[in-house]
Amino acid sequence: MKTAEEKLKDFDAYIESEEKIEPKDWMPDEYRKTMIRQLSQHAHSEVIGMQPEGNWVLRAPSLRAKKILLAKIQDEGGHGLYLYSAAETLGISRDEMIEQLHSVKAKYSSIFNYPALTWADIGAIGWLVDGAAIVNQISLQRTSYGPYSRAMVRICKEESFHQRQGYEIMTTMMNGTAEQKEMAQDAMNRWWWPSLMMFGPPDNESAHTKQSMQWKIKRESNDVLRQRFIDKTVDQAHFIGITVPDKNMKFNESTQHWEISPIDWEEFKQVISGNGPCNHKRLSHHIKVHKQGKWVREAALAFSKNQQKNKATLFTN
Ligand code: BYC
Repeated sequence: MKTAEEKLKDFDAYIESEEKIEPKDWMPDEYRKTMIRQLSQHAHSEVIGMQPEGNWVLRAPSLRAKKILLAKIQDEGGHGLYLYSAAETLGISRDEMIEQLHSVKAKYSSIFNYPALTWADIGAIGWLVDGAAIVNQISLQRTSYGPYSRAMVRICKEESFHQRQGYEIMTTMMNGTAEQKEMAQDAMNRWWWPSLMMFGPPDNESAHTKQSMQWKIKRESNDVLRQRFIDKTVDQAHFIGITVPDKNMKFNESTQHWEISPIDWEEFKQVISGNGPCNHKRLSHHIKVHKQGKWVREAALAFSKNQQKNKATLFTN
């Protein structure tokens, strides 16, 4: 029988050799706790993220735009399901995770506490928010927890389509009338800084990065991923003629990176502590529809229990 210390040593060596941790493998409590925290936060983000977009389904400017938006929102729901299922393999139930969301014990991404005011916001969400999500998630495809890593592979394929959808809307608007260009620029001005905050606090203030990187839960740090997103997105902005709302931004020839002005971390802290423009709206809507959906969940469970009973009778007869 191995001691706790020996088990931990084996675990660390296993991670070091790039093997994936699977649900039935031994893992330190802290690894399990961190994984549940990140997976549930990620799942909640996907589902809460459906709200600002859902608000525009009935107002999409064409049937084509409506179909694409509907498909994207449906994908986000699916991502939530993969991630909730991956979290359940660690011993927490879906009900517990939803309870933690409703009682504000679990977070969801800060970005979804901002309103989607115009159709251009749907473009900005796809281009910037999904764009930021992909940069983070490509790296998470190599996370050390098997079920999370496999979910990420599938999610990334769908996210690339989402990012293209948003960039297409922004490109179309930037080739449109003066009013459309102004609308696109206004959305860019409002979504740029919150998108940069999606990557989390700076590395030197991030509570979890060091341990999460040691366990290969996170493969790259918040600042590294944020910089990658900036470099990609600034070039895309220039290509369609939209202005990045940062007058002091400059390209550093020696590092080959875009350098930005300081981020307003006070705004980020306010948003993640419940004081963003839409925190109350997003959470109360989720609580309301979760209550409304109770009979659906009960009916689905009763149906599946009934099916299992019928199967059992079939085999005993
Ligand atoms: N928002 O030590 P840190 C999407 C919290 S949605 C809120 O750096 P960590 C999409 C953090 O939880 C994309 N809270 O933490 C869907 C921690 O607080 P707690 C969602 C944040 O975990 C629909 C504290 O700040 N993607 O794709 O090492 C439509 C200290 O932070 C945020 C994911 O969730 C934030 N932005 O790193 C369109 C990716 N940032 O928990 C698109 C998976 C930090 O101790 N998650 N906090 O109370 C991750 O990669 C990491 O969890 C993070 C944070 C990089 C977000």
